[in-house]
Amino acid sequence: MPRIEASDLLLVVDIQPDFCPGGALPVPGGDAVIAPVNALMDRFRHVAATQDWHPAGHASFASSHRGRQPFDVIDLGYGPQTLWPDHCVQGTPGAALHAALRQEPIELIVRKGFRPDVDSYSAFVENDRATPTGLAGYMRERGFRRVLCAGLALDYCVRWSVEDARRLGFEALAVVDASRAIDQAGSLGEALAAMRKAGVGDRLRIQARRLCRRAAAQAFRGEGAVAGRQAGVPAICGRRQDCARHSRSE
Ligand code: VGL
Ligand code: ZN
Repeated sequence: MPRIEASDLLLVVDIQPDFCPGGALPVPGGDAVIAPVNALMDRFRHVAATQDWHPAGHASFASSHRGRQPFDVIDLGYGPQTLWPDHCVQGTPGAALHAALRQEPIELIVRKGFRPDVDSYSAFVENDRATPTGLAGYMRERGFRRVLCAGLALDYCVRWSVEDARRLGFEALAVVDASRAIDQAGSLGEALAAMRKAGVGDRLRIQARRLCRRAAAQAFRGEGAVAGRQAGVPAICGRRQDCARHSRSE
């Protein structure tokens, strides 16, 4: 398992009610990522998050295109774009960061997909593959060398983010144990292969049970514990090991 460094950024991707069971574009088991991500936050000095944030009538919504259904693929001028059910509409409850997600460690929230005509899966570059979100500049200015991405969905926003991170010169890791996939039309298998090819490498797993015991205890006391237990996420036990925050305070 890779050692967590002070120059690492944990990027929490799109943990929003619309991507959880009962939401507009539910990722199977999506809420199961909340407890492990809450626990992971304690292992990092620095945490950022993304928030999918579309205006009503967004070009990625099937409802914006006559005769189209969710999961159809059309050409939006910048290339193929999968169409989705209306989701994460700015200001709606489904677009909020999930209430069970710990908010206080998050230093930056990157909103994406707010241009009416362009979708953005990646936290770094929009789907036109040209418009930057600003996250690469933020990481460079703050001296972050590696980004570890966890959240939703593994085969779209997590995948595109880690691939772009590598392309832009950062180390990148997808925390697959703290992510879940939409997995339609083989997208999960394709994503895992593409991430490996992009040099995200074979270090894809951070095992939840290796998490620092005190961090885990804190996370499991919060609301995240409820989501975690409901989803059958095992209680995190494990050794107390190189947890950045706890080793500093002890
Ligand atoms: C996402 C589809 C549409 C994601 C966002 O967060 O992976 N997927 N918008
Ligand atoms: Zn979206």
